Amino acid sequence: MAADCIFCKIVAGEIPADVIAESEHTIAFRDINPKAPVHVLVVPKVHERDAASLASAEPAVAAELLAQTRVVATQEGYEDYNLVFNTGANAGQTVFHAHVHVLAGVDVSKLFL
Ligand code: DGP
Repeated sequence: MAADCIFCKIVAGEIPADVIAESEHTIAFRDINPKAPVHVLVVPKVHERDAASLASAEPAVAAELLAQTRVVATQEGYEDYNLVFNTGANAGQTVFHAHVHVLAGVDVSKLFL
């Protein structure tokens, strides 16, 4: 657990979150500022600064994180969904604990790609 990391505190149960799924090495909870009808963050329990760092340090956990995105989308009633990995402050990352945004109910790819 990293000091002053909000997602570590959510993982530890020290601050509340709307947790909707959990696996051995990940948890999933609703984003506090949703940008889509479904906007869930899947987060590893281990602290790494971003998803690429997680993939380097803990590849099995990164794979589990990715697999959990489909579990979350299915649970929320969606087959199709977008994933967003903001990586670095200049790319909009604000919480430096690895996470993936799972967005469903709107095709956000049309906004950017
Ligand atoms: P990013 O920009 O990729 O670092 O996204 C971080 C997301 O985390 C952002 O969409 C808002 C969300 N967030 C920040 N603090 C909290 C919190 O305390 N609880 C929850 N549920 N979400 C949070």
